[in-house]
Amino acid sequence: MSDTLFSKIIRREIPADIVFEDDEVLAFRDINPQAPTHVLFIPKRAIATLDDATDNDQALLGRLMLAAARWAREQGLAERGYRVVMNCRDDGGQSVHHIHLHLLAGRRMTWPPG
Ligand code: DGP
Repeated sequence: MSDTLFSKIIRREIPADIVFEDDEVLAFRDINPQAPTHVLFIPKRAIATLDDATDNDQALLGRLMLAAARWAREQGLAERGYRVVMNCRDDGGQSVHHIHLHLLAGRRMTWPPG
């Protein structure tokens, strides 16, 4: 797959407000926040879209989700709640082809999404 902005953030070639990192996951604040807290959780091993994930990625995807939940808990966001979203390709609204879980918190979310 081609390099994306997010690979450059992982390699520290472009700056980002990083809030969490472990050996497999990086999380940083979205440059265009849609809520008072808007953080992107990404795997360091790039997968272009959720549709490109395979059974081999099962643990990594779980890790991404649990990293977001743990971070939200640590930040005191869990009690009021939050939303996690992963957009897939054009109709899903995906603009960066390196999977990322959006964590949105700090305001009441609406449903259905626009
Ligand atoms: P999506 O539309 O689901 O592919 O979300 C991509 C998000 O990535 C979007 O909310 C804006 C964010 N984004 C794009 N470029 C950058 C960047 O260079 N830095 C940061 N921090 N976020 C970015």
